Amino acid sequence: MTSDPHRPRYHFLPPANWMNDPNGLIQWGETFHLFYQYNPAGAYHRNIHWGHATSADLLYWQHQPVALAPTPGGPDADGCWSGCAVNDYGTPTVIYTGFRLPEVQTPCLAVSHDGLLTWQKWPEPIISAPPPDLDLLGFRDHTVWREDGRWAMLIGAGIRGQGGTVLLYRSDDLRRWEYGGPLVIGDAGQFDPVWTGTLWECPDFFAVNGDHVLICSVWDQRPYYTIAMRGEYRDGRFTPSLTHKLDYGDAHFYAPQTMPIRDGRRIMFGWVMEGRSEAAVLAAGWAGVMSLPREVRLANDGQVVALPIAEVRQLRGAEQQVAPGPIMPGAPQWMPIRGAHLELEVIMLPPPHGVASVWLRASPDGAEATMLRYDRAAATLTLDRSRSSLSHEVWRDSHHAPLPLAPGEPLRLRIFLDGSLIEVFANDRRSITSRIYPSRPDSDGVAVQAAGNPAELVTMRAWEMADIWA
Ligand code: DQQ
Repeated sequence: MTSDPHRPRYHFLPPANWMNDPNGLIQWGETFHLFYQYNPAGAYHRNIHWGHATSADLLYWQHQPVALAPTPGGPDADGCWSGCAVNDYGTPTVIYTGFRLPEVQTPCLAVSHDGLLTWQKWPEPIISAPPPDLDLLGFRDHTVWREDGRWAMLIGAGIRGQGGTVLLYRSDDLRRWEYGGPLVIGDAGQFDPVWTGTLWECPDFFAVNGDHVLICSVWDQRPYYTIAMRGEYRDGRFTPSLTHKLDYGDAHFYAPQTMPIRDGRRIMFGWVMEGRSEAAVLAAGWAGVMSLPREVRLANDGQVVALPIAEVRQLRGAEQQVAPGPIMPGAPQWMPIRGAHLELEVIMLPPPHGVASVWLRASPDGAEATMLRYDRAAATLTLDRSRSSLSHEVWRDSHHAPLPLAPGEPLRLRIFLDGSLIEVFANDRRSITSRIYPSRPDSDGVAVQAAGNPAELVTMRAWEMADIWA
């Protein structure tokens, strides 16, 4: 496995096989627990179990035995789908979606009495059926919190002909639940300009700076992206005033989940799905990566943003620096930096009229390169994957993040490269997470380029990042 150049080194993933959503994130004592959707039989989505890993610092992980497996004949006979973990007065408790073919989804519960290693399932589903008066598409994925001395829960769904929704339930004991109606229902007009699909998966709901934030993954025949809605929560109803993509890498940052930790931060992991053909994934023998641990914040423009936690700096090895200077329009200017597992910090002044680009994972002849491009007139940051790989098995579409810069404000980028994974954070208010699969061993160069007018490179620093599994 370690010789696979596409395999990340400083992001979490299981030793092999299929992984998708993060589940059951919880800090228990001194330990962080990350569960995840996992198929132990291969790199494809079927027969989903809950994999499990633990960490003392959210950076380095220990693999643990599988936590949940489907029970033949049970409500989860064909899969233990996504859910969350809570501390039920000292008892670790998970609430997850039991899945049965062809399409039955039932809320289930399990508890652990040995420090979150093995789990005993509650014999019955905790909700026997979805609300009968709604024509629902999906009834799955759970987030649970305490509110007014009771438990509250959201379940993701869609209402046919209307749009995505999350259904609110309340309980005193986590086992008997009362239905409290939809928290909010998506509708294209209200949520304009973000298309919110037909079904919302993996809801998460919490307060930030006095406002409430609802995070959902938008599904419509296939996963689209994750949205964040910011607004007011009152009397069991949520009224969003701002809706936007949480990460502009679209489907590559999907089904994120958060956990509040004791120092007051809210930590998020998202599933970074593959961007290559099923045949290529099966041949690799592994699929899916977790994002870096991120901290959820409100950005200075009001959007919800999740930025790498400060501890990620501990993964930095030796530093390389580049002298600042002008970037004249024309051919790319190569930087004395190489690597496939790097963090890069780039600060540049893009031309007022024109475009500035950073070339990443570039081959010396430029045949392979991923271009991160800022266009000030369009106020857009683009991650251009059209030449990321010479392979025909990979996705090539570009990602676009709206990013207006104030007059004189430089473009400040933090870029994480890790094998086939790229995470870009811009000006502490946008992120683009994606996958690239350069095919050539010499596609590890970095260059800058200006078009139209000169740009200025203010800072470029790079660090080789630690191998968390070494
Ligand atoms: N993945 C799970 C579902 C969820 C979807 C199944 C989101 O519970 O809706 O693996 O990626």
